[in-house]
Amino acid sequence: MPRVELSDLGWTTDRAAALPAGSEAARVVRVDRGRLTVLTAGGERRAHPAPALRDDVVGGPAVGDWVALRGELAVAVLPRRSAFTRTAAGRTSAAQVVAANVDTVLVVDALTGPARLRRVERYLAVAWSSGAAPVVVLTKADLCPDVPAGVAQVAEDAVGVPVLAVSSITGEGLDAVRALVPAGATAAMVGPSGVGKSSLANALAGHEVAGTRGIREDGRGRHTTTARELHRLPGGGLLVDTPGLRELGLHDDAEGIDRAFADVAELGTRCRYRDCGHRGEPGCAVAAAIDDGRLDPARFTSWRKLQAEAHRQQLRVDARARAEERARLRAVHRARRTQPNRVR
Ligand SMILES: Nc1nc2c(ncn2[C@@H]2O[C@H](COP(=O)(O)OP(=O)(O)O)[C@@H](O)[C@H]2O)c(=O)[nH]1
Ligand SMILES: [Mg+2]
Ligand SMILES: [Zn+2]
Repeated sequence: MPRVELSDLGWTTDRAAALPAGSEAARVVRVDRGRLTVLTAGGERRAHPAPALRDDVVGGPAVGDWVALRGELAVAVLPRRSAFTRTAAGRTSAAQVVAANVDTVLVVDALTGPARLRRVERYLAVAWSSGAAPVVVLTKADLCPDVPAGVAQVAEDAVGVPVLAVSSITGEGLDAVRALVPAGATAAMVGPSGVGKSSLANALAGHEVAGTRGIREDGRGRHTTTARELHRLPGGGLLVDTPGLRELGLHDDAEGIDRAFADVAELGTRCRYRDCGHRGEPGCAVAAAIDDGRLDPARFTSWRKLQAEAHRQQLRVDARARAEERARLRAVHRARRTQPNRVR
């Protein structure tokens, strides 16, 4: 690979301060059973995390991370600007990072079939809580008889978020997506399987970077999207194709939800009681908006479900943190009990 400018990989000079002396900056494009593929100014290289980083699920290198390299060793992960985390699985209270330093999240859905508004809302909340700015990209425009209507329907729910229509077959709308991922910017695609994420990645890249369904249904002989990878686009932007977002959890804070449901959050500030639960309290502005048709009750239900999920997540994180603390204390006590014998 020819030499590249670090800025084309998303490097900003303010990150340099976090780089340990004698190390070189590199961006993680792929993580394979703990082994890293990284991009440096000199091109693509293999590397591996230093032992201290290896077992750290939160702090360990993830796709999109900037790491400090000493030879083949990644000795540090530089502070993240944003992070997608996996919270559902895992043995510790800590969420696992699946993609880091993402500027823009392309929330992908198809214009075919009924609009999956509830799903888009959820993705938007996850995107906002990751620290990146979302955009909705509606694919398969070539198959949709009324694209403006399809866009308008989603736009109504995607408050304050651009909604674009594209076709990976005809190329319609691709330039608008490219404009969202200029040189040095990093975008990640999220969305259900089958909506055309990999096709979009390939169309943007101008050649096949991601395996799609439909070419070979059995998936043999080609890489289906099971591993996350950072792809370089011709315009200099970077794109992460994430497999199914089901695994991506809401963060345990409600901030992402508040942004995705800015309309509901705004109504909530007008309720008579500051701690109004919008469950029939007098003077509830949310109930009033539902009554006179300004707020879709299905959207309100969706908001409530996500709120409950974030709350459960918070409780889970707290419970796991307590369990970990208990286990740590038990280990300390055990060590103390056995120590005198060993000393003697
Ligand atoms: N007509 C049409 N089909 C598309 C488009 N994008 C994807 N597809 C088809 O939709 C199916 C799923 O696409 P794929 O990219 O694998 O979806 P992914 O699971 O989200 O990565 C494949 O059969 C694609 O050929 C599009 O813009 N137009
Ligand atoms: Mg795919
Ligand atoms: Zn209320």
